[in-house]
Amino acid sequence: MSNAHRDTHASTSAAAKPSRGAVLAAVGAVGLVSVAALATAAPAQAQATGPAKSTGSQGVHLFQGPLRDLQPATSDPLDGAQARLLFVSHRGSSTFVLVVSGVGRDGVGHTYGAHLHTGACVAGNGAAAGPHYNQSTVNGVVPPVVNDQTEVWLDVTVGPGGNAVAVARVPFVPSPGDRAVVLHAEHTDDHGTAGARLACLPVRWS
Ligand SMILES: [Cu+2]
Repeated sequence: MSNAHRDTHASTSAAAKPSRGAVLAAVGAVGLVSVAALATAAPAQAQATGPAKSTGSQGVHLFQGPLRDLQPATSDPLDGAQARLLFVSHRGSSTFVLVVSGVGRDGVGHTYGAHLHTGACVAGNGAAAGPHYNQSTVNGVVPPVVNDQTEVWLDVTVGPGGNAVAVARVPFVPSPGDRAVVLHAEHTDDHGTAGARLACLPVRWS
């Protein structure tokens, strides 16, 4: 587990803006299984309180649990899937690792857009998640700057085993709140659009 921790920090302390490939390579060295194990091995108090809770110390938060279905009237490969989000903040920057598991066969090979949204994760109510968390909006920039450095984009491509992992590093620390990581039907385009909201993971920190 300590290896995984080191690698996470290594990716945060590397170049100011490491390429997505470099970060994924770093995670690849740890391995998807180890990333999942890292989540599993988080401090007991984080798990004892159930999903959507965090360690609440040192800028390290872990959230995990079943995805909540935002489209209960229709079936999709994310139905019944689970997710974990590791959120580490340090000196004004944040690194996120999203692991999704248990995706149905029809989802294998597909890329789902995923983002941190400002609002809550409420089953059956995609609108409740609100817009993307956008740091330029927080800073009062009008119109907001939309990219993978002002928002937390965590698109995941599902592997043969129904698992997927994504890493994002951003030069800000999202403010506390009751928020959602929303998974969308399509990959994220240059405008930050990714189609219908299919499912979400509740995340909350203070
Ligand atoms: Cu989104």
